[in-house]
Amino acid sequence: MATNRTFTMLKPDALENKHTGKIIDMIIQAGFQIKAMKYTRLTTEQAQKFYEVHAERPFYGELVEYMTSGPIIAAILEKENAVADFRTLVGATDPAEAADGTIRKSYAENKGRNAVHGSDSDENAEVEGEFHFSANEIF
Ligand code: IDP
Ligand code: MG
Repeated sequence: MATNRTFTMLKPDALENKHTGKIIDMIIQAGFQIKAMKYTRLTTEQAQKFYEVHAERPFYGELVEYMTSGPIIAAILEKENAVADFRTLVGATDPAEAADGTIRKSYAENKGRNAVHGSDSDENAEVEGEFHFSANEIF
């Protein structure tokens, strides 16, 4: 599973700002196949666990609060070179630094409310995908 899959979340700001359809279309048009997808809302415990690698960072509390502030759309995506290609499509963490044509350049509000998550490694893609989906939800 690892090498050709990545995991994404459309974050609460993307849903609030009604950008979900446009973002999902960008993902599909870029050649990613949706293997699993759900509309859900993270609990505080889930958000803390998902972002536990950032627990010592000054923005951790703000990040957990934001990621639980509304529903999200979580998905597993498949494509050759999925992790790296999706990071390219997503763009830099801060939309002010994101390249033209990226999702964050087009739709992120700022460095915190930045529209989408994309896994940063094959290993994390697998862990994050399994965090949200069981085997019988992946097609
Ligand atoms: P990434 O999403 O581009 O991989 P990370 O450094 O892994 O960026 O940070 C995870 C998430 O934490 C970001 O997507 C963003 O929502 C939030 N975040 C990162 N840096 C800041 C910051 O300086 N202020 C507020 N939120 C931040
Ligand atoms: Mg990251």
